[in-house]
Amino acid sequence: MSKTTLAFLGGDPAFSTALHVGRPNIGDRDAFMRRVEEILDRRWLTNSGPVVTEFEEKLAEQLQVSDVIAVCNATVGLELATRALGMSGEVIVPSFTFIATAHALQWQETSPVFADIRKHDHNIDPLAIEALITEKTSGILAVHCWGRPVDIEALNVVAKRHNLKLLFDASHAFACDYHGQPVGGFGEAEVFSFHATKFINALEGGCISTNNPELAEELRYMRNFGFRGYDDVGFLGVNGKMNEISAAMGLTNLESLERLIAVNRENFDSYQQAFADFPGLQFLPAPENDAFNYQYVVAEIYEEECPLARDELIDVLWEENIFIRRYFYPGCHRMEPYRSQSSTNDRQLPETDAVCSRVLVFPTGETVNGDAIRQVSGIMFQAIEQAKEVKLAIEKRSNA
Ligand code: T4K
Repeated sequence: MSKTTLAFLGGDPAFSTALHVGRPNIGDRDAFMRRVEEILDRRWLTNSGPVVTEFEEKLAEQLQVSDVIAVCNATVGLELATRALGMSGEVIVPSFTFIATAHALQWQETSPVFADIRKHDHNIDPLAIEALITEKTSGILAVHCWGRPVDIEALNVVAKRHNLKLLFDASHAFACDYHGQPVGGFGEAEVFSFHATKFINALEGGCISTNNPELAEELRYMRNFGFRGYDDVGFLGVNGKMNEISAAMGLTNLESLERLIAVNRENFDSYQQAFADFPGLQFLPAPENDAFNYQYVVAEIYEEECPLARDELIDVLWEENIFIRRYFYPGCHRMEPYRSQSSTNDRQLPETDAVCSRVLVFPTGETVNGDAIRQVSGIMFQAIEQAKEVKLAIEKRSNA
């Protein structure tokens, strides 16, 4: 196994010093350890324990919703929510998302129908949706990509006009607002991820937020095998429960929310400064007037203006143990099982394809600071200078 692969998998001593997209924020370790001790003393480890209940209450406060259902991860959260909402047949989703969004549907034999995205924010294009609606369409599953909310108003109009369920994959959008309102209370429900790599992590975890108490009650039963009480299974369910240690990590990170936003914001600004003159590189701007978590630092490389291709820049940085990523390449519609499906393989998604070929995601969070960011930019500037010299030398030789 190569040094790079080992470091990427965390099996190399250099891993702890490498820069990674997705390195977890850990918050106040002492507070976390205290919670873990209490959990062990109590010997109540899972099945709606007190720490999960407290986490749910704090989440509901933060998201300003009536109900939050903590789950073991966002993928299961999406499966539960789509099932509880009766989404079936076809559901319209963006292809530019983590594969879990599409898989959560397909796993239940509901077909994801891929819509194109908007160039400026990488979110599903409301104008692309109506052309994809058929008599089989039961809903829209939109993703607040990189934490930037989708055009919720426009989606509400389309959903209402066609009597479709509207669900949001808010995995990236914890602590982000839409027109002054926290993401979490829109549509029928929203699903967040608390995976290790997310802004607020619970090791693994997620939650469903809603303002519909009846839906919430059904979801609580569904996440616990359908049990409504001892010996009383009301309907089909799964094991989607969050455990107490995960909730302890989630609560601890939630207490550091403001500090984590400040760290991310500072890193975001340092990236803009360090790359201000980098040819062909454009950062996706932060929303202007709304709260934002700055968790993803996303740039696009326009190859016609840059001496190196996007993937060449990635290779250069990986060689230096700097693991930038090209999420969500090549798009769900170009991955199995969707690529081979006749309904998908002739779908034209030009903006999705273009964005997939340009995106670069840079490391941020607690483990990154201004010095590290300047180191990243220094390596990239040096790489393009070398590429320019090589190009010049080739041109000179062919002109001689
Ligand atoms: N919907 C959307 C829009 C999503 O983005 C996601 C997840 C979901 C739904 C599903 O949510 P969950 O069911 O996971 O709750 C990572 C995450 O695994 C995934 O949760 C996340 N999206 C996606 C965007 O990123 P990979 O395939 O990139 O994971 P991996 O193992 O390559 O790790 C990413 C980076 O993080 C690496 O550079 C290493 C670093 N890392 C990772 C872990 C787990 C660490 O430094 N420490 C760690 O503990 O998917």
